[in-house]
Amino acid sequence: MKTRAAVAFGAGKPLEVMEVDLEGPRAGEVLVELKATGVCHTDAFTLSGDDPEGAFPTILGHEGAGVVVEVGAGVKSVAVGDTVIPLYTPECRECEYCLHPKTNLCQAIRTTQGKGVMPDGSSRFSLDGKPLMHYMGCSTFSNYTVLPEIAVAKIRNDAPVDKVCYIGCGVTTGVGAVVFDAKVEPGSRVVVFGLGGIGLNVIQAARMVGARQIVGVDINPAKVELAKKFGMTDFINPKEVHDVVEAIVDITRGGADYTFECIGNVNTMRQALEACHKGWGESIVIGVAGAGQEISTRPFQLVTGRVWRGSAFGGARGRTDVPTIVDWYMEGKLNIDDLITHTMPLDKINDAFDLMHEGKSIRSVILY
Ligand code: NAD
Ligand code: AHE
Ligand code: ZN
Repeated sequence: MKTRAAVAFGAGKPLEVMEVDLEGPRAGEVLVELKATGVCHTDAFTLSGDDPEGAFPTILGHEGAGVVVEVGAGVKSVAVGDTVIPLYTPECRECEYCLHPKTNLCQAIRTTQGKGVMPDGSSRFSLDGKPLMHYMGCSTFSNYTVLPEIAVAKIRNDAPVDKVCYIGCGVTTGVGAVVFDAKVEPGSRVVVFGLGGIGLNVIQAARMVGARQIVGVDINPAKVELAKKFGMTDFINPKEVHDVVEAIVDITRGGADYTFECIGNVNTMRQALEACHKGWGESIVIGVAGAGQEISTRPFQLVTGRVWRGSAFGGARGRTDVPTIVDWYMEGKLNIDDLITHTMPLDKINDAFDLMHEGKSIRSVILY
């Protein structure tokens, strides 16, 4: 079949919207008609050329929602007509990782996914007879996409797809990092570096679980108003203080119980670790840093009880936890609507990247 898609032909080049060819689902795969997709910072990261796994030409996008329109042989867990969210972290429920209680990082198809192909090693997308790469196993910047059955979460049919698409990455990443990975306790002092599409979800989850103090750190003061609405109690602009770590230790009376790095900058990752309370503070790295970047700190920071860890897709097991997060939104426990600051058709997708780079959007959503 033909589908309209935004194709990334090379690093740093604008996406080109065009018709491409899409082969139907093979055994264990499903064809999904995307209704909406968010544009995440990670799409921009890969498009920039900084992603060691970035391969071109490709169809980016990993934050979608849509409807199953065809299933391949043997597919049992979803059917035509089901509303689904594609999962860049699948959940096979059989691999060593899925069976381990401490991780959500299903590895069943990770190798082929990282190479931009389906689990059988081939691509379903092509242009003029030449393959186009899949991206993060999702490629939601295409009106139709093919996904492994284990990489779709079936969600309630009454959920608004133009909003819950954001649960496909940003909401789950931020909320899950607090709830599933860090397991922030009521009364905690929490610090969030980066008040963007991820950081604001960390903030609303910290409020949801009863944090006593939520400090936001960002160089863009335009983010303050929305962050306060989502639960931020204090704000620090690194450009306005002599030493951001000192300022955090001071405002949190000795250091944070939890810090979350939601930027992707190795310098702020170090600050986030060192702003943790001696003896017990935990710093969670969410931001994705570019190829060749490394983090460092004095080992004494760890010897004296601070913990450095990371979080991918919020520690969520997609097929199990994503439907629950959709329920939290539908029950009014999570605010997604106010974070979707812009919507646009696929033709205007490059505007979404411009708005992100200019710091003018939280989330842009493409409506098919
Ligand atoms: P975003 O662009 O919406 O937000 C980033 C924020 O950081 C902005 O508000 C910006 O002003 C602020 N910022 C930039 N440099 C700063 C600095 N030096 N000090 C303080 N603030 C600074 O991005 P996003 O969509 O929220 O994504 C954030 C990061 O999380 C990205 O690196 C993205 O790739 C990553 N991410 C990781 C996962 C995961 O599973 N681990 C999932 C999604 C996104
Ligand atoms: N491909 C990169 C790493 C990119 C990365 O860290 N991705 C996050 C999700 S970001 C979503 O917006 C993730 O889940 N990582 C776990 C995984 O298995 O990819 C690189 O450095 O090679
Ligand atoms: Zn993302």
